[in-house]
Amino acid sequence: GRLVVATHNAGKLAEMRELLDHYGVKAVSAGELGLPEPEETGSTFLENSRLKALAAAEGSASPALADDSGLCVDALGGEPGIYSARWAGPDRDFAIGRAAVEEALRVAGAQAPFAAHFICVLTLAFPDGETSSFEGRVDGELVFPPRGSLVFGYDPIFLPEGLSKTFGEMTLEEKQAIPPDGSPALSHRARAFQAFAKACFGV
Ligand code: ITT
Repeated sequence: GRLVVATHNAGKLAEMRELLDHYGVKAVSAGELGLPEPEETGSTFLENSRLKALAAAEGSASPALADDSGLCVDALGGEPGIYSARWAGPDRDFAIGRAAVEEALRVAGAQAPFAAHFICVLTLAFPDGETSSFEGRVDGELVFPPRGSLVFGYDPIFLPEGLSKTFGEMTLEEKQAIPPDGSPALSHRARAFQAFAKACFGV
């Protein structure tokens, strides 16, 4: 059978395809199937992830995998968090999102280092309504001005703990790598995929 990837975000889709490829799974996206984008009415990453996965599983009559993710900044009380996409404005212009984070830090009077983390909650849903969810997290700090060519979203301002390159300075392969020895991957998304693969494929 096929797996539907319940996202309309091109950057996320590229990363999810790369990760699913690693486990030999071929995917078709909700956008490609013409499925509507459900409104994200939840108040947590888990709620929004479940809502998107269930909508795609019901709409396609196939298993569906959704990703709800975001950037949480300590000095901003965890914002933008589940609103990370919305901070980029209606056109999802992430230069606007990154500038909004920098401005909010200035208004809050925050001083560097700006501790932050990314969260990714994956949900696998079936047309009968069954779901399983998996979380991944990566800690780091924010850097201004942004560094690197854009992979997507907040990548150019996020420096993962212990490394000297921002996510924006890494290739998609570097950011999403799954270590062959089973040690934790780098990105929040790759870490959530490790938990998903362990539960669903036993690897
Ligand atoms: P779908 O709901 O269609 O999947 P979306 O962009 O609306 O797409 P989210 O609601 O989960 O998805 O928002 C996640 C936002 O968090 C995303 O738009 C980015 O701005 C940010 N984000 C998540 N993971 C990221 C990553 O690995 N690198 C950079 N930014 C990321």
